[in-house]
Amino acid sequence: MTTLSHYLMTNLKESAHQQELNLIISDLANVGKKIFHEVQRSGLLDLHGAAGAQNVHEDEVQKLDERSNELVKEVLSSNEHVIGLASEEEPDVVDVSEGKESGYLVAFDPLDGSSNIDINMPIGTIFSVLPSAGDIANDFLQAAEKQLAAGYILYGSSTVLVFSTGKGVDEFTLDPDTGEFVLTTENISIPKDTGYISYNPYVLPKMDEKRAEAYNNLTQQTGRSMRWVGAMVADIHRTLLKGGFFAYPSVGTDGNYKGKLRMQYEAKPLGWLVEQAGGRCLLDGQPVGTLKSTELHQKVSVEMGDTGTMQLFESFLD
Ligand code: FBP
Repeated sequence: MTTLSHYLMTNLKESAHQQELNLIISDLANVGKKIFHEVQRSGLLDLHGAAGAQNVHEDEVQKLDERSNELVKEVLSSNEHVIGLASEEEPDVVDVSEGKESGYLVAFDPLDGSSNIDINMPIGTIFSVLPSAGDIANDFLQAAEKQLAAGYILYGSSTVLVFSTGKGVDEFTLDPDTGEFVLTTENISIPKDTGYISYNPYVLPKMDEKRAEAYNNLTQQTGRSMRWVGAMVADIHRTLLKGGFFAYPSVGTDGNYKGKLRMQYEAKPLGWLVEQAGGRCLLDGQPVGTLKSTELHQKVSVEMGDTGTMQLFESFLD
């Protein structure tokens, strides 16, 4: 059984960022364990329900969102290599560079799938690690291919850590007895032309007609069943392991359409991860790799999955 710490020591050897990434990913794993404990006890610790505040997206912040955000900030701000943080729950970049030399940035969604918290459904923490030359706010807007690491911790029937450092995607499962993350699936490769179709049907009447037709065709033509967990991290985990299509399109009225999911700490890290596992991802209809961001809390439309299903979907757009 390969533990995460052993894996990081051996697998990052060639990386120019070995030591720094090793410490940052270890810290993310440790904060994942802390959040896992809070999630497990959330009903006992009065951590269900709203915290009574709204975030920059005007979402009702949940108590566990707030608690998880505090835990991630606490652990990463004391990491000697992390100089800047960006979070779904923070209106601005959090500068933690004081007294630090080297520069790495971490963008994160402390708890994705907030509407699932009180009903004991899967939720997760998403992260993206970027290099920085010191221009923190601007460096968060780098394209997906500049990420040094990205992944998530999924709090489901078991707790798993899934990430990439640019050489494929690996999955670790938290052993509740030892408290260690142990390597359980190496080099995940998305199965092609199979799997579920995953989008929330309520968006169809609110999106561009031609694109809605392509979504409908995909469901009808493949005859595949649909799944929508309501937590992107869980829907993407299933897509990585089983193949399929995940989407949250731009919605709106009178030709004025906007995405819901956030570029820096949802779409960019998970889109890159899907491509690292052999899949394909379009953000605002463009390939994820080179798409540069314009603002910290930018929202984009998201369509990703195995290359076969994506090819079929894109053929319906022609
Ligand atoms: P947060 O929970 O982090 O705000 O994330 C947004 C999200 O919950 C995604 O995880 C999920 O895919 C989507 O919104 C669900 O949206 P909807 O409630 O419109 O189906």
